[in-house]
Amino acid sequence: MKRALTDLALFGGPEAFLRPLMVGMPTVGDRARFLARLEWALDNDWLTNGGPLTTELEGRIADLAGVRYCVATCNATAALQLVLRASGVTGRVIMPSLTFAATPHAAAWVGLEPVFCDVDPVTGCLDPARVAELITPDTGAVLGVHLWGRTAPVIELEKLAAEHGVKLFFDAAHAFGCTAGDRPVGGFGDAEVFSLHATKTVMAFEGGAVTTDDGELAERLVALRNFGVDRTGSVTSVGMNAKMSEASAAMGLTSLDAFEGTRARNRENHALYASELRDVPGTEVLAFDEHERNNHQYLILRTDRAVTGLHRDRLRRLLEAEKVFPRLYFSPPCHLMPAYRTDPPLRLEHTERLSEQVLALPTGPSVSSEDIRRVCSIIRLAAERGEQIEAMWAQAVPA
Ligand code: T4K
Repeated sequence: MKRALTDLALFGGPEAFLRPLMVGMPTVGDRARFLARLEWALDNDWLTNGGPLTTELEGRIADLAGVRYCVATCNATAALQLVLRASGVTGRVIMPSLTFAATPHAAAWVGLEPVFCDVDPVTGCLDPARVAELITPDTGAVLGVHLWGRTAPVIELEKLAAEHGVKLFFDAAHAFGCTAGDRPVGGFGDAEVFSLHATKTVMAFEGGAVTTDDGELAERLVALRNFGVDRTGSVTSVGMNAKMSEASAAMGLTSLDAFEGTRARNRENHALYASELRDVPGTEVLAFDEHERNNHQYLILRTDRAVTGLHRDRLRRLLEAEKVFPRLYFSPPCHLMPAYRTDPPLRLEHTERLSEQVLALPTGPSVSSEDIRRVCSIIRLAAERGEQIEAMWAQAVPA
């Protein structure tokens, strides 16, 4: 098998020895501006707990999301926990399984039961018809996920939630700066949660942000992220420490300054991947809905083994041998992770099929056209020789 990998390296030529290409390489923006902001924070002697840079970031995110309130946090996982706690949700929370483990973890950590729901076979987002089937008197909330920046069916889910009197939230970790139609993500449901993790389009090293139009909810969140200390200074709720530091806010603001440029570069990258792989049977670069704005942060390749003869995981290994490091966003789906797997296992047909087929590929401003052509040439070659590679693999690595 080693020889086959080397053959592919030869195909890549000397370029194959270039720097590793990873998913999620950080978008820092103007480094000098970041350092100036950091200096300013140090001079200002205020480094966390609702500092001026955090407040500025919150204001800018609220404007972008078209909402009245934004509460910044140390990460999105904590933000999801805070939102569920602050909203008084009890019982079960319906959510997709095709998501990062943080989505169900957040619910489980505040004593709620994640209920995994199947998704639309094309978008990978919650299927409202399946959600409706799962709503019971024990349902406290629905938690949609805007997977890969594509918005969940927000209007249908808002209607469902209103009909059944349950809360509705969105995990918008992937959807900074995205829209559903012409409405910005951030204002749907009772609240939405963005991630500002280092790998995200807008990043704050680590960070999260809740957006909402509900002033009382925002006030409870502000207290809960700071040990439950309310505006009078009294500890009136069982809070946690989920504050954003000024260093993170400085990074967030600087990355946000660069956002439109980042989005444009991601979009170009997406178009190039799509055109390079257009005629490779059994592969599909997932398209975006032209009726909405995406941040194009994730480049998702869908591979069909029935056509290529090549297992998705084998393709991943071949790319890794060429210093291209895809990520399995998201595989296995949450309901099949040891932490959530039941016996017998829950079956979610569309979730499982998508999960077996998708691979996130490197994109972002630091990924060049040459990089993308190189990645695509490896995929093309691998897809064309799928059965041959599988046969060699089976010989080299007996089951
Ligand atoms: N909901 C959803 C739907 C999410 O996808 C996430 C997080 C959350 C909620 C929770 O948000 P946070 O609590 O994190 O704010 C990464 C990220 O850590 C995670 O934030 C993200 N989603 C998830 C999809 O991806 P991993 O397990 O892939 O590992 P990580 O972060 O070590 O590396 C990811 C890739 O990025 C690798 O290719 C390496 C590269 N990388 C990473 C870091 C940290 C860099 O190039 N530079 C870096 O500094 O989770």
